[in-house]
Amino acid sequence: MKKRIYSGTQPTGIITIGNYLGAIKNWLLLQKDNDCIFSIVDLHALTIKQNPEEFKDKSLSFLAQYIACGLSPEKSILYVQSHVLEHTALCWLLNCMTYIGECNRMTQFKDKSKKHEDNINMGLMDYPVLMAADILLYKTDLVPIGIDQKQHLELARNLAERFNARYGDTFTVPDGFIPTVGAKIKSLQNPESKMSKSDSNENASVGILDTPDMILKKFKRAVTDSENKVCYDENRPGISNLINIYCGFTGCSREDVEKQFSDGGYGKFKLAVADAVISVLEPIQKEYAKIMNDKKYLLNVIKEGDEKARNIASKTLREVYDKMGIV
Ligand code: ATP
Ligand code: LTN
Repeated sequence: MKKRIYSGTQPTGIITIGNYLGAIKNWLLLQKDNDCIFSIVDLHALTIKQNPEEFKDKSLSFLAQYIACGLSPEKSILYVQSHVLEHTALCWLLNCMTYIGECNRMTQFKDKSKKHEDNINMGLMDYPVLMAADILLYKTDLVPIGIDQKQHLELARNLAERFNARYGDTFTVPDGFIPTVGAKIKSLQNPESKMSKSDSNENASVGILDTPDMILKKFKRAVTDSENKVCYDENRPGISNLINIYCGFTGCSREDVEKQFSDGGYGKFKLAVADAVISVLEPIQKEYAKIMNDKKYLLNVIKEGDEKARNIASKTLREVYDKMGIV
């Protein structure tokens, strides 16, 4: 039986190899045999200040990145969150049954509040409720995400159960789909913390559109310890992160990597990681350049995706209004 799959990324910066291994690789896998919807969640991105001139072009660039990675507008619905107004409508209804304590204890809210002290806005706290609305509108079975989003998914599950208990069976309770390797790729400069698209240190993350030279340079500079032994160990986060990246891009197991690189130091291994990443990203970059030249095609994909998404979302919202007694 086909399952309904839903996921999205925020159109900020460029998709990183963290996003790729944590989420998009699984989107590609699930796309083969399921009913998939992938969104560009621009409303979520606005919880952080964005420059309108730059933001304007982000959604098209993200759509091109999705397609270049292998997501297909023929197989899946690819669309922009803000174009389907049902998301914000359902978000409001869910807000009225979400407790403040459920949102202000979220790890991401706390982290982002610390990072953007001058802009701790309501949207930042409400972020997981909007994400729940995204997921529940499409009666989603499975949500492929990195581990950082697990807590938010838990809220979506709770809200679905709460709504169903109060108003009768309406929403599907979604499950997460989190990879075993690559669920949390770490920053190359600070391997204690997550690699993030919006990191201001450009050596910390590798974008899928980085040139081979940049990729090589970033891996050569990646922070490791002084043991110089290619061996997976939670207490040595730098080298363990590089091993995870290598495994994610080659399909090798950690044991294979340790065996294969047992006689070389970090220098040789870093070059191998860069090579593995470059060889997967090169064809994606070629495809991206081609698609970005065809704006008409991209706009058409969005228009069709928006319509298909709106069709599903509007039915669910009508059902929700009905159950809640909204005339
Ligand atoms: P931002 O820096 O703008 O907050 P981000 O890099 O954290 O962005 P998101 O758009 O929030 O990326 O996430 C898109 C998807 O990628 C989500 O499923 C998320 O769990 C996953 N993801 C994000 N960062 C990582 C990472 N470092 N490792 C694995 N998966 C990740
Ligand atoms: N919060 C997610 C992006 C996101 C999402 C979703 C993911 C918004 N809505 C619905 C899966 C399902 C993030 O990656 N930061």
